[in-house]
Amino acid sequence: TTARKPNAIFILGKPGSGKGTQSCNVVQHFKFAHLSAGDLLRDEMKNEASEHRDIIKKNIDAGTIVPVEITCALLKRRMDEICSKGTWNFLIDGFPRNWNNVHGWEAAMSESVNLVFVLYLDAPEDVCIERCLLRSDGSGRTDDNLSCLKKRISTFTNDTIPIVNYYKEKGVVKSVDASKSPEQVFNDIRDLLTNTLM
Ligand code: UP5
Ligand code: MG
Repeated sequence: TTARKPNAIFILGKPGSGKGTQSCNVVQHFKFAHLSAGDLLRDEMKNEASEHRDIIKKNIDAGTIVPVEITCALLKRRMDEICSKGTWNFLIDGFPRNWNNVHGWEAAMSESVNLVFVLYLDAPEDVCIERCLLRSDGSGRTDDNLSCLKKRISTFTNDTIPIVNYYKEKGVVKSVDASKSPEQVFNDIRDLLTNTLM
């Protein structure tokens, strides 16, 4: 039997652009599963049995990007679990973030997963930093402090913008203005998804 291909939407944007917030909105309205690469890495970091804990922690605290072998394996494991329960549409939040991620994904996954489009959440840096600092109180995230945020933003500018441009050149990026209210941003995303999927 030929395996059915899952569909994936990558969701990219600066730290605090609303990737997690909007992914949660999407899964409430569409038959999608949300895979946050960052959440998967944070869970793995807390797993005492994992051999990858140290390298994940080192990268998250430095605002740099974990080697793709680790991230891709975590994504694939979750995708397989979710597919086996009958959901074939995925929002992949916060991945791929650099060339290592793109090359690793293309080598391991792109043949077996259909990339629908890349959703880019566009918001200015000051807005994004402000949101993360507001969140930092209850987030339990070790990287929600100003010095880490500056590193995360600079990694985004240096490493992730070229990836967004790569997908733009392929004509698969759909951007939304993510500086608006969460409700307004979701309205735009809902229209995009409705027009693309229906
Ligand atoms: N908020 C959201 N939308 C709002 C709006 N429209 N108006 C006002 N407020 C809004 O939102 C952040 C905060 O803003 C929340 O309080 C929210 O209520 C509010 P959120 O939806 O969480 O934004 P998000 O874009 O998800 O921000 P996040 O901080 O999660 O982004 P990052 O990209 O920094 O974090 P991520 O978890 O993806 O990655 C963390 C680290 O993991 C990376 O730095 C890296 O070290 C590592 N990583 C990898 O190495 N590889 C990967 O593939 C992925 C991650
Ligand atoms: Mg997030």
